[in-house]
This record gives sequence, C-alpha cells and structure tokens, in this order.
Amino acid sequence: MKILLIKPPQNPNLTKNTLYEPLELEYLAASLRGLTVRILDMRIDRNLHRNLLNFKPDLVGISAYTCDYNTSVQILKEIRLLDKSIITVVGGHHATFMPDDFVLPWVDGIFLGYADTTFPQYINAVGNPDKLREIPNIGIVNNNSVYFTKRDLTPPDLNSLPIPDRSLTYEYRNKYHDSVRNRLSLLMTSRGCAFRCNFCACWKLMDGKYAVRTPESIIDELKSLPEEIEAVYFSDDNTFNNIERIWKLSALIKKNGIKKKMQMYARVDTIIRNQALFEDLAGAGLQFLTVGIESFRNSDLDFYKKKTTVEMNNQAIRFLKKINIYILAHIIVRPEYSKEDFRQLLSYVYENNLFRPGFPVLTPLPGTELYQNTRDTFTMTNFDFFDFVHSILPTRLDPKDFYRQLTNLYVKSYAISRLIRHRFNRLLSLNKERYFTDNTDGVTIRKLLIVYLYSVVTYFKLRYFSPGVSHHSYHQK
Ligand code: B12
Ligand code: SF4
Repeated sequence: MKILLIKPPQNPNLTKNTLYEPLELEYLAASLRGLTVRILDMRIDRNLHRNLLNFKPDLVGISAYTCDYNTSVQILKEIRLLDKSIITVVGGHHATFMPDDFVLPWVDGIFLGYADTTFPQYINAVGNPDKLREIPNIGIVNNNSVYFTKRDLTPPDLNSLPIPDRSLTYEYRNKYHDSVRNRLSLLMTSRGCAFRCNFCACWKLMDGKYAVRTPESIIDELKSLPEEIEAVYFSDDNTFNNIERIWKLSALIKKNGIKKKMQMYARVDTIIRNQALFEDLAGAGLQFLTVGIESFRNSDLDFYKKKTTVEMNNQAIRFLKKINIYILAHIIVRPEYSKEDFRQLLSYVYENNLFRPGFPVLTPLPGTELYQNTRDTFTMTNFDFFDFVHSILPTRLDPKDFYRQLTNLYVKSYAISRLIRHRFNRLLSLNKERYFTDNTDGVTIRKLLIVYLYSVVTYFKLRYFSPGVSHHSYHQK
C-alpha cells in the first residue's frame, strides 16, 4: 500500500519568517514500517496534482490545525475529484476537537488525538469494517454520517515509538529554519501538561495526562539528526514537568558532546524554582526560551488560570537576562483591551527589557475552556482567522483601532531607535535599574532590519483586513 502524508500550505495570514518540519507526519511515517510512504510539504511544494499522479497513493492523510481547516478540506476535495479510489483521512488538532467538521463526502477517516498507534492499525484494517470499528479514537465516515469508535486516552509509551522518519523530508530540509535562519529540527520529549490554562487545548489532547521519554532515548534522537541541523526546538507542551529528567538530559548532552543550539518552552514558575537547572542547560546549549508571560497584570493571569503572577514573570525575566538566555516572550492581547491597556502592555515590555515579544491575540481554540465559554459571542467563525493575529471575539475598541494598537505594539517593540536608545542609556543613564541588562534577546540592528520588513508586510495585511473574506470556506456551521 502506498501512503501520501500531506502538510497543507501555510495559512496566508501567518508571517513566513519560520518554517518547521512536519514532525507529526514524520512520526506517523515512522509508525508505518515496511510500507511505501511519502511526505508532501505543501508549504514548499504546492503541486498536489503532479504529486498524486506521480506517486499514485492508495491512501492520503492530511494534518490540520484549525487555521488550516478550509485549506485542508479543499485539498481533500481535490483528491476525491481527481481519483475516487484514494482513501482520504485527516488528523491533528482540529480533527481531534471538531471531528464533525470533517464529516464530508470527500473524507473517509478522522483521527482524534495522537495517532502513532491508531494510524498503523487503521492501515492494516482498511477494507475490513469490523476491524476498523475496533480501533480506538477514530471516526469512520460513510455517506455523510460518522461512526466514532471508543475513546482511549491512555498515554502511549513514548520510549517505544520509533524515531520520526526525517529521511522523508530530506528534500525540504534546507527550507526548514527558525526566525534567525538556523537550520532546525523539532524534537518532542514529552506529551501533555499538568496545568489547565483556559486558552490552551494541549492538556486536553491527553485528557490532562503527562508522558515522558527517557533522557537516553532523547539523546538517541539528537544523535540521529542530520549533520547540518544547527538548532533543536523542543516542541513539548511542558518539557519540565519532571525536573530530574532534564538534569539528566543536560548532563548527557554534555557527556555526548552534542553541540546544538537549543530552544525550549518553560513556565516562569519552573524557571524561578529551578535556576541552577537553567544555568546548567545554558552550558548544554540552551539559547532561546519561549516564556508564557501572558500578561502584565494578575487579573488576566487569574482569568487564564495560568497559576503564575506578574512578580514571578519579572523574577524569571531578570534571571534569564542575567544568565544570557534569550527570551521569546509571549504576551496575550485580550480583545477587551482599551488604549490604556495597550499603553500599559508596551510599558511592561520596555520596563522589562523584552526585545523579542510576540503578542498573540486571545483566541478561543476548539477544545479549550475559553471556546466553550465564548462560542456564542464569536464575531467570526471562519477558521482561516483562528491565527492569533485576528480577534475572533468582539473587541472593545473599534476593530480598526484595535489592529492599529496591535501593530503599534510590534512597531514600537522592534523599533531600531529603541535598541539604539537602550544601548545609549546603558552607557550613560544613571537609572541602572531601568536599563538592567545588555541581553537584548539576540536582537541586533541587522536582524531588526529584517523584522522591520516583516512588520511592514503585517501592517499592510492588517490595515486592509476585512473580516469574513476567505478563499474557500467549507465550514458549515
Ligand atoms: C511546534 C509547534 C508549532 C511550530 C510549527 C510546527 C509544525 N510542524 O508546523 C510553530 C512554532 C511554527 C507553530 C506555529 C503555529 N502554531 Co503551533 N504548535 C506547536 C506545538 C508546540 C507542537 C506541535 C508538534 O510538533 N507536535 C508533535 C506531533 C507529534 O504531535 P501532533 O501535531 O499533535 O500530531 C499527532 C496527532 O495530532 C495526530 N495527527 C496529526 N496530524 C495527523 C494527520 C493524520 C493523517 C493522522 C492520521 C494523524 C495526525 O498524530 C500525530 C502523531 O501522534 C503545538 C502544541 C501541541 N501539543 O501540539 C502547537 C500548536 C499545534 N500550535 C498551534 C497554533 C495555533 C499555531 C499557530 C496558528 C500560531 C501562530 N499564529 O503562529 C501557528 C500555525 C502554523 C501552521 N499552520 O503551520 C495550536 C493549534 C491548535 C489548533 N486547534 O489549531 C497548538 C496546539 C498550540 C496551542 N496553542 O494550543 N506551532
Ligand atoms: S499554556 Fe502551557 S502551561 Fe498552560 S496548559 Fe497549555 S501547555 Fe500547559
């Protein structure tokens, strides 16, 4: 049996300054030992028809985040129109939390949750309806109706999963890079999260459970990465739930002489409680840390159920600046923000010397508590705009003003004049407390010039944005 796995084209609303490998498809491909599998990354190669005609797959599987929903449905339809005999299946976050959205004439199977074990079972059972019904966590689609099999959210034994098959993305390898153009691999060391933030569905994917790989198995994968990979992005929900494991990993990375720039995600409470560990990791190659700062005020943090405080945020920032780790600060913009809130947010960025902030707009992703509580108030239901750039929820400010304020946050945070002023004040200002660090999160004037170019593009996108406009909307609600 020949299987084609597709990563859909990038949602045009998203900036294109990074491109990460489709780890989900590399995991699935690895689970299908002995079969002929190809990966088509349509963010790079848009020629669907040529690939279908050349490869002639028996089954096509596509992965879809919510913002890829419309595009993936369009692709599934094109496949069905081209060749009715091809079996089509879909998986990923949108399929997991909104499976009914894929009950369509051009879809045969829907996968809910992690599919490393269910996908090979499905392939083995194709053509045998009774066997298909025994596989957990799938939807079997027939004549516009669906049969959902039993839910089983037992976490998989991550150590027994094969290493993702990166040979299938070899031809795209030199196109995958992070925002500073490092050639990069994703690596997953755990799944799930013990926290319960209201805007996040990651913990729901495994019903709140948490599973980890051993440091030894992570080292095996690190060693297997292609030679040219310079950076590794840990794509876990929460890498640090088990601190001992990471101490051991850090020691093993050093012992094995692995020299990769590492990018991880960490909560601020983890950082301040485990400062020695982060210093150790810096010695093992940790360079960038994505930190969910989320807000400049405690009432927002409480609303998000983040279980952190502004004081913790500030402490973590100061510590990371001191040990020279670059902070990718995520600060959520609430649709309710007034001009004064935007002003306070920007002051927070200035005061804390955050030079690489991201400002995702609070988005009610399917599967989240936020989605449940706000779904009746959505101003847009087209999934193209669930991209963290547009507001799905009603904004307090007039939308034009809201997007102007949002753009302003980026323009001011990434202003070249800000960096020059900072350097100047570091030297000359008596207010050493205000300009407490030289660590500008790896931002330099040269890099800012590039970011500037992207900001201008984003500005024009937002300026000419008109809600509801979409290329293909197959959302039926
Ligand atoms: C790394 C990462 C990224 C990387 C890119 C990853 C990539 N390969 O494209 C970066 C940082 C660029 C990124 C960007 C974005 N991301 Co992101 N990202 C992640 C993260 C942390 C890990 C993803 C990962 O590598 N998982 C590892 C693989 C093994 O797991 P998986 O993807 O779930 O796949 C398994 C199953 O879902 C299933 N499956 C998946 N696809 C398929 C297909 C078939 C056929 C089958 C059978 C099964 C199947 O089987 C897989 C193996 O078990 C997740 C959090 C999370 N826990 O998933 C968020 C997450 C996926 N991102 C999210 C979002 C919203 C975004 C952005 C829109 C944010 C933004 N505006 O920048 C963009 C969208 C990018 C895009 N469309 O390409 C959301 C998606 C939620 C949703 N409902 O859509 C998540 C869940 C985080 C969150 N906030 O909740 N992201
Ligand atoms: S936002 Fe982070 S800490 Fe909160 S539940 Fe999601 S993964 Fe866990």
